[in-house]
Amino acid sequence: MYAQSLNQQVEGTTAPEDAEAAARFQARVDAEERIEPNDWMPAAYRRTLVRQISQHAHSEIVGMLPEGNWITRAPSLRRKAALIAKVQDECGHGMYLYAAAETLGVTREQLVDELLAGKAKYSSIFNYPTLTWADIGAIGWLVDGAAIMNQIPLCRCSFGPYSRAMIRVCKEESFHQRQGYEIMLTLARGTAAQKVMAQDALNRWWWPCLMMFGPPDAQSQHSDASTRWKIKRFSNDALRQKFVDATVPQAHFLGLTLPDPALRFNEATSHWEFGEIDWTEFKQVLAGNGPCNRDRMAARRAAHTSGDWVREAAQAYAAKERARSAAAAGAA
Ligand code: FAQ
Repeated sequence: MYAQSLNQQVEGTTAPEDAEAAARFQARVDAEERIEPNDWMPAAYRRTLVRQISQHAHSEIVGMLPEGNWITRAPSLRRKAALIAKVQDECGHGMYLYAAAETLGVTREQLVDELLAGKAKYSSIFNYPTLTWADIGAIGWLVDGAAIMNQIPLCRCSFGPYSRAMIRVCKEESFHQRQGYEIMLTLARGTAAQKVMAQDALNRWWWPCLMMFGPPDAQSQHSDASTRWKIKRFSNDALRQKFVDATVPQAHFLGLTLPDPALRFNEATSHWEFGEIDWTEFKQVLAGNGPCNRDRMAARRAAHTSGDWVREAAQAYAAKERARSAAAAGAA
């Protein structure tokens, strides 16, 4: 099975484990030192990073699709330019993240093959459709907003290449979040029809955004190890709550209503309490049965196939360059 061979390769790059090395590693992590690619690390730490970083990279790339859908229909040149730049940024994030994963001893080809074979995940959120222009505002405001909430702590992740990639990613995501909010503000202060459109987008994106943070803590199988290794700094539920607390006042400022009758501010805890998340829907989306899973994977496969010639041309060029350098070295 492909997943096995990827894991075997990841294991194969790790020196045999011994308790002393593991203790030294944990002490470095506890002392907030960054772990670099050539440092000794437990096989499970390497495996978890390959899984998380590659899934994150796939999310950035698949995440270009819902917004790419609106580039040709953006309502003005200014909006079109900003949206093109944003989608291009997401592509760049995918590239930094694949490069960070590659430092762990896997190839990009293997990672992409895992995605195309349906073995690697990408974020559940990108399996929802963008039905109107307001969805572009809602994605920037809410999806990028949730992504930032999750990714700011990742700037302090124990693995050096991932933490450094996150610093630039977060700067760009915060610009995305503001452009999304500005679209929502324009619509919310526009005509009655535009306000309805903004409210409808919020209604459809709110709950899937809360799911982005992952399963409840009690069901999060990777959290304990990832927290011990300082990959995760906050639990899924803690980040979800931070997101709700930050976003509810923003929705109020827009004059929009969050689609949750149970939402209420708890004076004692100073947190916004929210209703039950539909975890059945989350599981269905992860199982490939969300509204757009099939379309997203079909688009990724088609893009990969149509890019074959580019990869072949780049490889042929690299081989010629190597041959030229070797010939020049021989002649010297
Ligand atoms: N969707 O044990 P945990 C973005 C899976 S980037 C799909 O809690 P963990 C930018 C999880 O993988 C958005 N699967 O896992 C943008 C695991 O399954 P596995 C992506 C999910 O890793 C904006 C299982 O459930 N961000 O939006 C999801 O400790 C706009 C059990 O879960 C990242 O990837 C989900 N939502 O915590 C782009 C951030 N949640 O792997 C374009 C980095 C959980 O065993 C436009 N990742 N699962 O098969 C993380 O921080 C973590 O991986 C979590 C999950 C928090 C996502």
